[in-house]
Amino acid sequence: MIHQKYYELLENQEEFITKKNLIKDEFYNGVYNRFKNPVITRNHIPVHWRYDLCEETNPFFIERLGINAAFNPGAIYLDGKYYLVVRVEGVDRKSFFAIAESKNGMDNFRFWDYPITWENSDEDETNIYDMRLIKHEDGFIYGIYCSESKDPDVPAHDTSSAIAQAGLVRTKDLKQWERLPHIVTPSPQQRNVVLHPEFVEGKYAFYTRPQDGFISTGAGGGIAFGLCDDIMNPHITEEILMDERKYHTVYEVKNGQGPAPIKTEKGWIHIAHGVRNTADGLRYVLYTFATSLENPAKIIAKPGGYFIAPYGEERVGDVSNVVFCNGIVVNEEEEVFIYYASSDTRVHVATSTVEKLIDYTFNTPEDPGQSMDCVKQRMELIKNNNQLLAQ
Ligand code: M1P
Repeated sequence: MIHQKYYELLENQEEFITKKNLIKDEFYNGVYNRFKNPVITRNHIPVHWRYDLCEETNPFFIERLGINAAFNPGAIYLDGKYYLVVRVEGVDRKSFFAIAESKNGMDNFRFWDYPITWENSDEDETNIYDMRLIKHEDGFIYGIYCSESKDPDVPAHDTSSAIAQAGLVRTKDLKQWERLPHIVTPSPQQRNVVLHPEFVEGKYAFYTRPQDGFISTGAGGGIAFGLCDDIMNPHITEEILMDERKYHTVYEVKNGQGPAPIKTEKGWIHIAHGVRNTADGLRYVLYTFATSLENPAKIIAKPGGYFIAPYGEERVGDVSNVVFCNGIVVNEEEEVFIYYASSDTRVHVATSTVEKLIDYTFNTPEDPGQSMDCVKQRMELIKNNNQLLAQ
């Protein structure tokens, strides 16, 4: 017999999932809209993924396999639907991937019947997360994720040190996944590795983030670019630094490419995350930059400061003061859906258009680097506006 409580939870969940998501009116910046509700939370996870529904074996209807959070999704738009490959984190701290789909990209996201899995060819892999989904011109959809394992070269008392590598899978339908070897780079650790959607010089091209440690990038100076001949044996022999971290910016401590860049008539538009330190710990924000269509490793425009920062209730969660984005969708109307997670806890959407992102990325002034130059920049804006207002 199915426990009665199941039907009650199901009904509540149905009401929660089908709630229309509305634009947050109190927020305005001209570039994107924010929405009142997150698009995915742990409460979207199907009830039968968490509870044993059987009254005999679960008389108190106790949650057997709880979910802690649902965040950092990869995203793709296929046949008019919006798909998120969500990082679902159990209460045991281990993450796995599960697909949720929606017809409008803003609400009514529903998980598929089962989480996704593939052949486990790395027995040391302990945790998997943050998949980037890339529709490549070779015809496959690639997924690159962080594959984390325990560092084998530390003393026994160190039970925390870990190694991050770039795991690689591919699919044609999001259902059957083929596991490929991990991506090898000159760097001891890797996270935030992203495949460029087109061949460059006839090769597979990647954005990487060289790092010496698991948390600290050490000498790894920022977002890098590298090529590889054979996707079945993905070795990147050289990583060229293209977007450096820099003193007193929003990406002073570290940064990382978000999803694959968007191709526009003016250049590739990238969304990345930048990290700075504060007395209250690390703060993660998103920023944009554009690279040349001829050379996607060459930055041609870079607005100063952040594009999206934690706002209101987004500030608080398991890892507070964080926004992170590894999934965007551009639909046939050139509307852009930016899926970002807040504080490693839940997923939101911000909507914009390709036209607005181009305007923002190419026409927002760069960071001039020092307060006196920044104030000069602002004086210019005020002076011009005052002249206009006086007419
Ligand atoms: O906790 C914030 C983010 O930290 C890591 O990102 P990065 O490698 O740039 O520091 C990742 O673990 C990410 O999942 C997490 O959201």
